[in-house]
Amino acid sequence: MADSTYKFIPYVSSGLAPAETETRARQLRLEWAARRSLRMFSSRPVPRSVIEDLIMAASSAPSGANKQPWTFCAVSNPALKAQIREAAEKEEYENYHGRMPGEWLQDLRQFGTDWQKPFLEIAPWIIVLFKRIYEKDDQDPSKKNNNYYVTESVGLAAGMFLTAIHQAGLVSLTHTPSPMNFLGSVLGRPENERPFLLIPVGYAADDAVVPAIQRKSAEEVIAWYE
Ligand code: IYR
Repeated sequence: MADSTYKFIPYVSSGLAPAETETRARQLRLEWAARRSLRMFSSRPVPRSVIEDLIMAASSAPSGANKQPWTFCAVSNPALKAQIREAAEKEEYENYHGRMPGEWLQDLRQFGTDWQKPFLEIAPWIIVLFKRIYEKDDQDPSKKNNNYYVTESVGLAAGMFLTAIHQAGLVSLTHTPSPMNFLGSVLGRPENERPFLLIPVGYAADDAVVPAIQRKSAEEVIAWYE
């Protein structure tokens, strides 16, 4: 039984007619199928207000016990972007020259990636998404209050962020420079935060290309139990 100490409010339904839901679902399937990860960005600026709107759209994601255990660091400062690029490329150089096994390098060949990450400076924004593994207690700073299902929660927010970026006509890359501990120190993040994803956001370069790869079919990804 719900505890009467806590308030519940009516849910406001979309009120969409079933036919409209069918149309919208088909439309989303087509629109989202056009989303691609981009590595070739334009330096064309994107207003800060757009980034704030997209982050707040993503921050409506569900999370364990509604803890919203994420911080989106929105970086447009050129000196910081250069620092992040330099640190990421240092790690990636090692990855591509010995740390990644041959099979992994082979799997990546179709994407044309290498250790160089110029997009980290070219894209107008890089969003560094941190997961917050606990919260410091307001009354007792030595006490750590747990967050729950942190990875799942931040993953959901990240997915919604990528979708919002696409819906708004921009492009992104889901980037995981590895290891990425350097992001916490470059951005001066607190002890309770761990880097989760680095997401450059902007417009595609005019001559941008993407790998000719296929998505799985409905038959491959859905198991129906009707
Ligand atoms: N982190 C490296 C390697 C890399 C790994 C995977 I799995 C990718 O899907 C793409 C790249 C890099 O960013 O190049």
